[in-house]
Amino acid sequence: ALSTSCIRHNDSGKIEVLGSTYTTDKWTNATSAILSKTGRDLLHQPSHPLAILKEMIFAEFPTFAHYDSLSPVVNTYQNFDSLGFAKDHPGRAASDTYYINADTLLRTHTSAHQLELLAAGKQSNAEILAQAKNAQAAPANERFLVAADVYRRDEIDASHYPVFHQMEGVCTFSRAEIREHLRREAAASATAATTEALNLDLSAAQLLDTTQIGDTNPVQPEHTAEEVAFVAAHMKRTMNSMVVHILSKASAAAAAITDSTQVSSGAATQFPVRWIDAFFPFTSPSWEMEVLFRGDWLEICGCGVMKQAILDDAGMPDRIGWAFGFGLERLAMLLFGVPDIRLFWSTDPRFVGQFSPGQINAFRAFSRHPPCPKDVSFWLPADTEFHENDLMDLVRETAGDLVEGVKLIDLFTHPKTSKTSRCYRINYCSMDRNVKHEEINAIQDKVRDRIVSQLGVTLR
Ligand code: FA5
Ligand code: MG
Repeated sequence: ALSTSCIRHNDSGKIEVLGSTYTTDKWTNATSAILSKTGRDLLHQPSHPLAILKEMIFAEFPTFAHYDSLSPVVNTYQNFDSLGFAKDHPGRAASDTYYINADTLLRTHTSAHQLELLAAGKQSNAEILAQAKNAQAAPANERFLVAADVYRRDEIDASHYPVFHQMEGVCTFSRAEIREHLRREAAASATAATTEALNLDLSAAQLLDTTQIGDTNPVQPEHTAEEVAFVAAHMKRTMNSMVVHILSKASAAAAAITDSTQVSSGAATQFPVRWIDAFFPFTSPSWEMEVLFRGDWLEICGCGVMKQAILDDAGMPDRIGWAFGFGLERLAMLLFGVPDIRLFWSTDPRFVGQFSPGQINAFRAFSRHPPCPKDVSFWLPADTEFHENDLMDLVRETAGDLVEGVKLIDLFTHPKTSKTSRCYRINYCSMDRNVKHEEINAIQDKVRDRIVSQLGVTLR
């Protein structure tokens, strides 16, 4: 379902991203506002909170290879096919993804690099292996982390932004290694040797915790229930201790959780964490991890037992693995107490000046300017397909980070003409400066003009 109203900001037939030139086609929908973010490189600004968090997570995984410089421009095979996305999977739609052209896109997740990194070791692909930091790590293709910027056409609010960062973790085991661990566990002999080697501390109860694995969240036919119980327990244990360890360094986060009532199972922790059944084309079983934050459960990552086909394709059919993908902004908001995801993109010295490399400190809010809401209503012709994300991009292209949120506030279908009308409230608000009403009005006029010219609708 290709949107008919894709934003075409570049009519020259060429697009430049990070120094490379690409030919555009009817799939091209990456806006210049988005493309300008590819060069910000926040993960390499040592005193940026996202870079500080990245380094902290890397330090939690000393035996994993670390990647943080892989280009955001990938092909559809990397982002989708290699992970088993069906040809008609909705995630591929131009309404959800920023395409450079039909074959090339801005990665929507760090999972896009799973197969190439697994396969890198097998083929001795020196170029990819050379990009790994952390030289003392075990074979770079068997356990690795990837931190990177990812791009999605998405709604606009305080916790969603069209560019964000993820940390992918992949950990594989040989089947023999798992068998050996299970044998020792069964014999109730000391688990110390194995657990030490794997750097974990698994209780028998955790190993046997196979709740949430079943018909709707199945074990793959290639795996035994015992193998999956081991891999899933190792994964949850690893993720839980990473999150607890990192969040416990934050006074801001500590304050935020004092009113929580629930206690996580597993590791003794004051950070309530829970696991929700999930679905991803590239893992089974799959979960999402949520953390209780200010009374609400906040989804911070997706994870699961890797689809065996990926390991087979990488030339390692004898290994079984788990994978996770954390949203770094979500964790950084907890860790530093940053209330709005837009702040991570601020160049205001009152934001960037608050942080230093290797240090966790609570963000001190600086004066925020009053929000300025503006409504716009329009009629959609009866036969027009409307994609909300086209509107989101159009507003962002026009207003930049002055837009805080866009919300549908009214929807009406005329009983006779069956024409639909929609009313959106655009909330303008600057993070860092005083904005005059005239400036907002001029932007709103431009937004209204573009809604007509680009979305083919009629203003009410
Ligand atoms: C994924 O992206 C999967 N690749 C994660 C994964 C990896 C699953 C490996 C299994 C194995 P999801 O779309 O749920 O899943 O995104 C993962 C995390 O990114 C979310 O939990 C959330 O923390 C963060 N996230 C998602 N969308 C946004 C957004 N628009 N803004 C900020 N953070 C986001
Ligand atoms: Mg999700």
